[in-house]
Amino acid sequence: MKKILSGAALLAALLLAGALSSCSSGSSVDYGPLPSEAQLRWQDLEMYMFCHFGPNTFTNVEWGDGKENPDVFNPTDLDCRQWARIAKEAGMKGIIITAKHHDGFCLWPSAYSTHTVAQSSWRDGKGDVLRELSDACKEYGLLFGVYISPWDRNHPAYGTAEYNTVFANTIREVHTNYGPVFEQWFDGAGTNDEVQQNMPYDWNLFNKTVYQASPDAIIFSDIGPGCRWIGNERGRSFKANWSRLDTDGFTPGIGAPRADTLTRGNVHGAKWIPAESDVSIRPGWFYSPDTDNRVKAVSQLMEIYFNTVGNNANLLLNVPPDRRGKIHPADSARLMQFKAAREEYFAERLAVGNRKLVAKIPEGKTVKCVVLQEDIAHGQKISSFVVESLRDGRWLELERGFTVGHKKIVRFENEWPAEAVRVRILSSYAPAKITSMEVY
Ligand code: FUL
Repeated sequence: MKKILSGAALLAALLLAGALSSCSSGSSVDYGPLPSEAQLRWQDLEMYMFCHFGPNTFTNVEWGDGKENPDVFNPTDLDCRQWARIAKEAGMKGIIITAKHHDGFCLWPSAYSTHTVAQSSWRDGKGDVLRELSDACKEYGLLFGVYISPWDRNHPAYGTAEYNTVFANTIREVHTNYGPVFEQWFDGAGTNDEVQQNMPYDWNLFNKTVYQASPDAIIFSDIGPGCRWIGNERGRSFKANWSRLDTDGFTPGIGAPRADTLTRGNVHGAKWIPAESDVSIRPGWFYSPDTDNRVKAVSQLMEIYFNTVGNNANLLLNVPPDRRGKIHPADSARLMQFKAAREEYFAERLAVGNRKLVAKIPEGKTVKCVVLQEDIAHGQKISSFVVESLRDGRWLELERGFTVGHKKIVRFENEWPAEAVRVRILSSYAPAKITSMEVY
């Protein structure tokens, strides 16, 4: 007869086998494409804020046509330090601003456009939002990033090869005058617009220009090269999320891979291009008084957090400043509630796993979640795992999962009593290592 060890004896044996120290299971062999140092640092940021701000803030439209009078841009009380203070308090690591959206309007006095703050009567044409925001980010210890839309509905050269030079100059101007820039955001904005569809974008030139000015910047586009779009703007992810992508034959925008490919990544993809999820706290990307009562609920934000940061993606949460040029109280209150909800959820860390990925749970406690991190510096390897709990001498399955990557938050259906929790890697493409296992 097979001897069943008592719960206590079994646990003691397991803990002894795993000894002290942090998690592992497996060695650190390199496998597949690896993240750069900059990509590793970027992945640790996990969450930063998006600010859509520009003429659309004042006109109730999402895509300005580039023909708007520059005077519509008229914040009555611009306060970028308020944005930065709120972002910091909300736990964000940086701010990415729409320096130029599709209407072509530049929030700084660009030498390469005639549709800018300098042409507006705001502050007698002397205002400069990028200056104020980049300074405020420095003051508050936040990273500064820029969205510069390749699609430009104002510039007369748009649609011709000549525009590529204009756009490269624009990028260089922003990066050299307001950097360091931690992330350069190139939106996809695929439409049926004929001029846009025929625009011969020189993506190599754009990326080269970014890297010349900001060698460590992460370039976002549908297909990277720094990080990729997750394929939707709702904070959704797929149970497997690979930080690898095949980009041969694809371009950002109209020539991008299918959205569901971007959501999953390519398991054997040739390049390391992790996912970023952009989501707005309001129904639209830009501020509108019509959406003051439609700021996402904390429960929605928490679901988004678990599905993005908790599933190997960074979260870029859009909080659009209002017509004063400040973050609206409805949004800032929600950000603080969201932060409090995260702190509450993770308030009590019950245990950390040992080298055998076993964690002893203090007596009388129930478990609700496990947070895992993979040693991605050596590649992403884990393709399935199981989380089990020990009760009365038996291991019971709590949840199964697929990829881990930078971070995987595994929530259980219920809070379960447990003497111990363990994780078993069921399949991986190479010997894998879990660097952190926390039980809540
Ligand atoms: C898209 C744009 O078309 C939207 O207006 C928004 O800026 C979103 C984040 O990116 O491509």
